[in-house]
Amino acid sequence: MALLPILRYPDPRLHKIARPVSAFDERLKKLVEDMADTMYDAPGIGLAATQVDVHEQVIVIDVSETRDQLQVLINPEIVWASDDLQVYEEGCLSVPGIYDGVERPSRVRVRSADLLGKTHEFDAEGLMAVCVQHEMDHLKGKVFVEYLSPLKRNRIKTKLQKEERELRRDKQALDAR
Ligand code: K1U
Ligand code: ZN
Repeated sequence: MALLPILRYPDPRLHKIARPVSAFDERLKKLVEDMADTMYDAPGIGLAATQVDVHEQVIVIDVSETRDQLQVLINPEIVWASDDLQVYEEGCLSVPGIYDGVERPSRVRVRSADLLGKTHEFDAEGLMAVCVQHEMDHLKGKVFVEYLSPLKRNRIKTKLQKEERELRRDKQALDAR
C-alpha cells in the first residue's frame, strides 16, 4: 500500500492540464492502486491524478456507503449532460475543511476506458454525477472554488496559505528536536 501526497490549493500544479493515457501497462495499474489507497485513506469519494501531481487523465471514485465499489475512469469524456441542474455542497481533498454549493448538470453520460484500455459508456446521476464532474474538472486544471465568488475564493486562499505556513513551521520545529 502506498499513500501519495495530495497537493493543496492554491498550489499552481493543480492548474495543469492532464494528458490522455496512451499506455495501459503495469505503471498505470500501480498508479491506480496507489490513488485508490490514497482516496480511501483520506477519506474521500474521488481522486484525480492531478491532485497527486500526475498529469494524466486518471480518476478513481467510490461513492458507495460500503466503500467497496471502486470505479476507475481513464481518459473520461462527458458525451451528454442534462439541461436540468442540481446544487450540491462540494468538498475537495485539495481544499481541506471547505465545503460550498456548486451548480452542475444533474445527469451526465460518460465515456471512459478501463485499465485494459476497453471503452465503456455509463449514465451517472446524484452524487456520482457530481463527483465525476468535480474530478473531470481537476483533469482540466479547475478546482471547485473557482465556481465561487472572487471574495470567497480569496478568503479560502488566505486561510489555506496561513494553515500551510503553520504546518511548515510545526514540521521545522519537530525536525529541529
Ligand atoms: O476531488 C476530491 O478532492 C475528492 C472529493 C470529491 C467530492 C466530494 C463531494 C462533492 C464532489 C466531489 C472528496 O471526496 S471530499 C471528502 C468527502 O466528500 C467525503 C469523504 C468521506 C465520506 C464522504 C464524503
Ligand atoms: Zn477535488
